[in-house]
Amino acid sequence: MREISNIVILTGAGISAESGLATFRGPEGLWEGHRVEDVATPEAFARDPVLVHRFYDARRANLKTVAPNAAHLALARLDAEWPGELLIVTQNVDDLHERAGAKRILHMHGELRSAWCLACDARSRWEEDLGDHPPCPSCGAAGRLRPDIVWFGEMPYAMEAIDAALMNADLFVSIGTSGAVYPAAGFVQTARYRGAETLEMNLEPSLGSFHFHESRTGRAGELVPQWVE
Ligand code: BJW
Repeated sequence: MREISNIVILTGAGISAESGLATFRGPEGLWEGHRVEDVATPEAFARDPVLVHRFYDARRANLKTVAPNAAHLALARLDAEWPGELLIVTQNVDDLHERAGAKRILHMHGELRSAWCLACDARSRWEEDLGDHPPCPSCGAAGRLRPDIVWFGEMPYAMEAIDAALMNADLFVSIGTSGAVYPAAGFVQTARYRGAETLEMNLEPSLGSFHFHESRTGRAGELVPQWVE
């Protein structure tokens, strides 16, 4: 087997489930009866911005009530101690990896605690509810702030850096993601094509499970610390 120096780790909603954050496609994957596909789109925001703001306000408030779990902590430990290259690419918009202490991390689907002004293009911190028509802290324009979240049909963030890391990966690890959403669902194929070993850890086999050399099923809070040790 090739020596492992460069690691890319993809995480999804399943890694935060044991912290108490709902996943998207599980039995509780609905918000007030809405599918994520109905609120996480630019069209939904154009049609009903108040509904979309309420969705993200509720999730931002909920974020304050949860804490990183054993899986986040184990990855942060690995990040601190791994001498080679390592990149955690998270699809999650929560900040639990950072609160666990991870440093080498990219949020490909944006962040709950970031706002993006459609008037001046500035990003700013979004900690508290700002109301239905929040003003931009940079330019003051009212009603032009949107959650800094990558919605369906939009280009995920940091794709160049992610592609470069995948091209050089010796090991690709996917944790807690259903494999339903692209381009993240295709990362395993890119990494494997370039010669990386591939490992999945998920509660159940994901949709792309057959692409991985190895698939471990169980709770991330148990599997990830075992793997990192
Ligand atoms: C546990 C556990 C425990 C539970 N331990 N595990 C056909 C082919 C290819 C692409 C497309 C296509 N048709 C449409 C598209 C594009 C579209 C897409 O993929 N749609 C699919 C539905 C088919 N993708 C896009 O639009 C993306 N942009 C794009 O493609 O741009 C074009 C482009 C890109 C790059 C190159 C060139 C062109 C953007 C996608 C944006 C996704 N946004 C969301 C919502 C916003 C964030 C938010 O509000 O929070 O991001 S959707 C939602 O799904 C969220 C998540 O990040 C994402 C992935 O979900 P995740 O993390 O996998 O969660 P779940 O719930 O699905 O799975 C959790 C798993 O955990 C389960 O398997 C459980 O079993 C497991 N689990 N407890 C371990 N304790």
